[in-house]
Amino acid sequence: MRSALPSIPTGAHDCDLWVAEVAALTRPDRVVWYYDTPDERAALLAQSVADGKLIKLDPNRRPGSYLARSDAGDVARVEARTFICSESEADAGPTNNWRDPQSMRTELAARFAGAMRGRTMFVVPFSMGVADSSLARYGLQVTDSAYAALSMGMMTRVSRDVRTRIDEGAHWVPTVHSVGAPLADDDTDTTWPSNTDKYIAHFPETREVWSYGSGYGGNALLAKKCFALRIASVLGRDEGWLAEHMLLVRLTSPEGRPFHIAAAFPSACGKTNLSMLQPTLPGWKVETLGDDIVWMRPGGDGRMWAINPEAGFFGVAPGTGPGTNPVATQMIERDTIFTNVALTPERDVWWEGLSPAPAELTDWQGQPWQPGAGTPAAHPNSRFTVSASACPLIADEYFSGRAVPLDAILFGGRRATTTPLVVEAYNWDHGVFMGATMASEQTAAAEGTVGRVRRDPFAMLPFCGYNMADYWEHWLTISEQLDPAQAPRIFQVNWFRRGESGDFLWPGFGDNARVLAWICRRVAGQVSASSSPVGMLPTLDDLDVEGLDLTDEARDQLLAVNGADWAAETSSIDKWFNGFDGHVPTRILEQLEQLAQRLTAVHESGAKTVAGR
Ligand code: SAT
Ligand code: MN
Repeated sequence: MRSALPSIPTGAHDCDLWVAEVAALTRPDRVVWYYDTPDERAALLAQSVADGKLIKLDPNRRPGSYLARSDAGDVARVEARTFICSESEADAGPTNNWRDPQSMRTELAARFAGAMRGRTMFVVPFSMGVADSSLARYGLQVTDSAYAALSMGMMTRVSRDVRTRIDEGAHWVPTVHSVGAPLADDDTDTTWPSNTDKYIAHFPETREVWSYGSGYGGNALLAKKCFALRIASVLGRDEGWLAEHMLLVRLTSPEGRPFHIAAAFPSACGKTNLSMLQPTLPGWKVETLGDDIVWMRPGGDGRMWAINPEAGFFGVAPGTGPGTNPVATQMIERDTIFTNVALTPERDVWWEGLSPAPAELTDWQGQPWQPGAGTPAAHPNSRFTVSASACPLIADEYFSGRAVPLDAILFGGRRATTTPLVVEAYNWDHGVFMGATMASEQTAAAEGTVGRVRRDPFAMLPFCGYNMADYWEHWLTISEQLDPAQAPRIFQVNWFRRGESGDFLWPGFGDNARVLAWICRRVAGQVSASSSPVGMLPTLDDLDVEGLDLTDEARDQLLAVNGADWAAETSSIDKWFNGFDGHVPTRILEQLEQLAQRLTAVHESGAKTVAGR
């Protein structure tokens, strides 16, 4: 039996040999290549139901759909157990957990040795992006979880063709996943095997991912955050492109002009809703390109070109309903795997925000539940997994793989105070500064205190595979390949500002189209904006709020730049930058200085707040 992690030479290497080495280390009962053909999928779903891992929902109510219930200790990404194992600690930077690659390999080898005993090892060849597109990348995920293999079949493009391409020498990223729960001969399996000991380990130099102990979401679907963000961000740094935690959407104006917008928001801040929004403004049309990850690269024409490398949606269920996201609600009516939502007596699913609570339910842990129970019936990070082809608004590019030219990039967070509804950056550097200093209240998508405000630069805090400050430098450098007149314009948005009563000031959801419309009009040069210390604000007449129940006071508060809040903000940013050991680019430090100067100038003029008038 092997006792070391198979080492991966960079460049082309034989995948069969590597698979055999992983099997020699992890000792599964059998090794099965999984291509996600309709027959293979049907068989694996049926097997998972027979094994008690999936509950089949009523085919008349939710055709082709299943419910998985995770272990109560395995419900979200585990940031404290996510490691960047670069040769040099400085390359991981202060926002990542760094481990020396050699000692991590030794530690992991002990965990993975025999970890798949009694289980099937699935080998899943996948492509990120349509396999023929110039931005596509290939990978293999080895996993001992049927749920992970089935989910990968929806979230990525899994096929035998990818294996052929790999066999013919295409570059691929190896990823290994074990739930860390080997079975002895007389053991009966649990519904959701996992291990309290967890590792989500990335090796940027050798472009590998090794994940142990969790079966949930980004911990287990290694193509998603592990490959498409952490490893891909390193590939992008080395090859001149960007891997981003962004949604991608096309808005077409009433005049028929298309605008492509990418938007970064932290996990569980409404990216899925925004990517499928139903504009409340007449004449505007939305098409969905992606809800979580964007790969983008400057083209020879000075524009930034983007794809969504994923093939499906792993969306937060609670809060998704006919009122908030009618498109997603329709999309998940069939052929969906739900995780940790509640089950109705009719074998359909339910979660908070879908509809009024039924009189009785089985909660996400399999316990009887009634309205007023005091605990949510669905876990706050419960999810749906569905192919993007099921989305009624999916754009043609999902099938063709063509990249789209970006017109605007948005940075958003969830902030009760400080950040206005929408602000345009003065220039690229200012926009990068906005991205670098984003902050957001923490959500249930990761372990930690929900509601605590933390800086989440570019919404990439948990997902950047190298030093965050070097990543900002990369953003600055990339702009040299863009034509300033054609580069995407950068905006900061905040749908979550609250008034003095504590209520949200902005209705959000479909009405966010009003803000997007203003952004498109700015890109088209059709509206002006007024300068403020923090950037360019809409003039009140240009932001279409017709038909909204919005007082003038609320509108002022939405766009207000409060001097005291921003004084606190700049000093907090300054402190935070100091934690990066001199890696923060000078051009970003200059942006902080300029912001402080603009704030002082306004303060000296005697204004406490400025609004975009
Ligand atoms: O679990 S995932 O990382 O895939 C979901 C998220 O946090 O965005
Ligand atoms: Mn995400």
